[in-house]
Amino acid sequence: LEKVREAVAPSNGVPIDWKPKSDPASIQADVLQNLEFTIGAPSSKIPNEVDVKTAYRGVAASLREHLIDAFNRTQDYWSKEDPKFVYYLSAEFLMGRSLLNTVQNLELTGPYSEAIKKLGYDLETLVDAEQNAALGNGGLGRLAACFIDSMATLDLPGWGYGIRYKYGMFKQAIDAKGYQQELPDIWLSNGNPWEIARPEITYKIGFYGTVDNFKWSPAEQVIAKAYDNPIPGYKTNTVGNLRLWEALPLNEFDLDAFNKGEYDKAVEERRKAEDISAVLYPNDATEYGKQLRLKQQYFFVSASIQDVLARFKEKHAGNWSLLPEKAIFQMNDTHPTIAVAELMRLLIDQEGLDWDTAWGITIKTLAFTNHTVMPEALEKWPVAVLGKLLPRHLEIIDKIDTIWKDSLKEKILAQVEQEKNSAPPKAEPAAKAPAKDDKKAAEEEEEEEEEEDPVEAALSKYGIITEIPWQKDVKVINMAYLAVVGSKAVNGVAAIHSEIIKDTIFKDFYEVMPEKFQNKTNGVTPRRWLAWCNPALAELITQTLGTDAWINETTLLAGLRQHADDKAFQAKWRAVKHAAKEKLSHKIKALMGIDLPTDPLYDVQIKRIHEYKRQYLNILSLIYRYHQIKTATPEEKAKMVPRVSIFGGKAASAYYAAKKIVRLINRVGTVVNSDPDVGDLLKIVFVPDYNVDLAEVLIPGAELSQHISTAGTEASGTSNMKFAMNGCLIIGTMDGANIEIAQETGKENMFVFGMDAEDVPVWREGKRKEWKDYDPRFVKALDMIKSGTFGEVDYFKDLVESVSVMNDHNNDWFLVAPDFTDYMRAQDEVDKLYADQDEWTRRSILYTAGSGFFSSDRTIDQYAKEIWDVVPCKRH
Ligand code: CBF
Repeated sequence: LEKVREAVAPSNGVPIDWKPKSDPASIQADVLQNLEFTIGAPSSKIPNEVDVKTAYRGVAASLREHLIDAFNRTQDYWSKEDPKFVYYLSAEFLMGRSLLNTVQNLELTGPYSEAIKKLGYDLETLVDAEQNAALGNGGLGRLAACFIDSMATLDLPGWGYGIRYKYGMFKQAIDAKGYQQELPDIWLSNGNPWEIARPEITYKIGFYGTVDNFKWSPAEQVIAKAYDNPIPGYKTNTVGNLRLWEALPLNEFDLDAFNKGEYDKAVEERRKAEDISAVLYPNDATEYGKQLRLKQQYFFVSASIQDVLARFKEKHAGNWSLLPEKAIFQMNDTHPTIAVAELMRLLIDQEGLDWDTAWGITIKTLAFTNHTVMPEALEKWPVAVLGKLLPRHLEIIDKIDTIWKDSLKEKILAQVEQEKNSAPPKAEPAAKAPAKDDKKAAEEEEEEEEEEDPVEAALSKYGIITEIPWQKDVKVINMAYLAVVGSKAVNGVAAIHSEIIKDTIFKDFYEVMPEKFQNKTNGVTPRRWLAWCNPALAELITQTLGTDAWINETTLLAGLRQHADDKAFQAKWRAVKHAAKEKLSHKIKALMGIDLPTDPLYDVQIKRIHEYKRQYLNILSLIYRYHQIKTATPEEKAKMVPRVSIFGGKAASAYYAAKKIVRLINRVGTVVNSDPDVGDLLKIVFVPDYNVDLAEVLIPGAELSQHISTAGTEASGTSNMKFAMNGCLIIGTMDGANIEIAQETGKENMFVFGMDAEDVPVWREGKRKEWKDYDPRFVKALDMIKSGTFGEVDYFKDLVESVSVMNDHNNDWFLVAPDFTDYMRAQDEVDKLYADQDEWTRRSILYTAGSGFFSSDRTIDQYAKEIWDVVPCKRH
């Protein structure tokens, strides 16, 4: 690039320093030019006759110039300075829309709004014309998106790496009977103006085949093609990068086959390759689905590592020991953990390093984040599946496993010896055993001989390759264990979660290498999740604090505390919150045609639908509330606190219990909302297709939000942080980051209920069996479902039984029944407090004031200092 610049520079040698202009008139001209020459809109229709989607594309194309300009300068600068980079490997990046975020982060909102007005549109309308980039499923993917925003804002040299899925997270529709329907998310149908295709950056990725004397000959190969997505920081000229890979065939088209009339065969290779980057989380119920997921993981991990190594080689050819000083890969959960074996393979097989040198580099260059203790998300690949798809990697993993266990042998031997010595001596048999026939005696002897070696038995719990207890002889690779062994650091995502993983899933590993384990409490970007999505509240905060510096330094929000008791300030705060409720109610009207009153308490639970998140608990309490309304006298009704309960979230397509919960919520909503006895006292709404842009309206408009997972199950949660930032009170368990939010905002300001994480296992193991204290209100709610108040009695039967009949099959694992009474107590407190609007508002202010800690800037700063060793590199 430098050379090109020199070549085209004026003769005095000054490099060309073209920059897109930022005044409204130039922007307007630029948008018009882009509409015609980039998008191809006929000049006769510009500006007033272009449709909204075209107008959006013209504006985005113009903004893209600003982005690319700053992006190229940043990347050039970084390339010249050669700092250490972090590479965030993630199967998910839940980016949402980009227009508003880009225009705001680049601080161009004013001139763009003005220019857009002249086109006959307003910025908000164009923002709404953008498709959501839903390349993620939930918290983990959205966290990755917040993290790359923070990296850029903090000027940290860092890139995200993932997959450019053609179809993102499925779109959810709710049919007339309340069922969830899944539809493909065709998010690229209107193009993607934010990405830069890089046909010149490609890598080959192999699959299957054989290994002969450590040499892998893949039987199948695909091409990974790069797409860069510039990520603008805020109040800085740094623009980072999210590089996503698309899978393409090595041979595009079989003309021979086509000419023979074998049309399917002609495109078979292309279709097979394209499958890899087609869908986020293909259903893995089938063998093909399982292989496809592993293929996806290996595909993006291999392309990303090859890419990083290629750049490294250009600068530091041969000096591999320098790699850990120039690069660190953060593995976002188990999806990218094949990176351990891939980095080893590339260093050994491709670069010719010996095992020990390669391993020394690998464990300094990788780090691992665990995001859950849910067994279904802790991937274990059957050896047979991984060995077939990646035979060389299986060899490498096997060797890592053997060396790892060998390294523990001495320690374990000493432990076993110590246990032996401290154990009481075995008592001699009291009397001589009666004589046995020879055959039996021989058999018994043999059995004794076969008794497992205690050292081997103790070592087996550290095995990366293990047998699954319920399916002897089926060997699996525990990817989380592989990551723990192959990483320099392992972290959980909230204080309690980081402790839980040390006590449970990684207990044995923690005991032998405690120094690896850390905590990094999650955070969310205050730009998207407060400043840009709630501009009126942001403006009030800025006025009150006298500065907008809080947008990057969120600890300044604490300054709001001193205003929390000020009645005039409370009134302003309330007015802003009320306007956000109105906006939310309009949105729901537009989406669902439902009229929502704006005086009631707005209560929101939005997250993936899962039994552990307990949407079920919420809806059961609402069923009881419905019963109360139905049986109340007019005087009692007059005292009730009206409520609008809003749910949103997707159930995984094969998760039947979750789908039943979705349907139950919808059925209850239909009955309650159409019951004239209820009126405005209760409305229950399930907003279909919950996603990032809906969250941006739901969170500002919420007054109460529910984070009610069974204690010990939600690793952190991040929507709780977004709600807190927006002054929304929380009802929640002492789980995940709720605990830290309670510390920061005052536990007395949160509606805390339910068992603690220590009580839950005790209940599960013991008390559950004799527990009978069903709350009569709980029984009533279940009876209403059973008796058909919401229809579909048979369909809901097992859902009812799952929390009301204790047997081996139904055991209310997530403690819906035993936590119900305390939940209802907390809900009563909510109602009481809502009647006191001054106190409610005071607390609302305190939530925002206490939310500064939950900025992803803080989280990323900790990762950078405590794990990555990456320092800011800002061009001036
Ligand atoms: O750490 C980010 C989030 O990740 C999850 O969504 C996940 O997918 N494992 C967890 O469930 C959340 O608790 C966590 O906040």
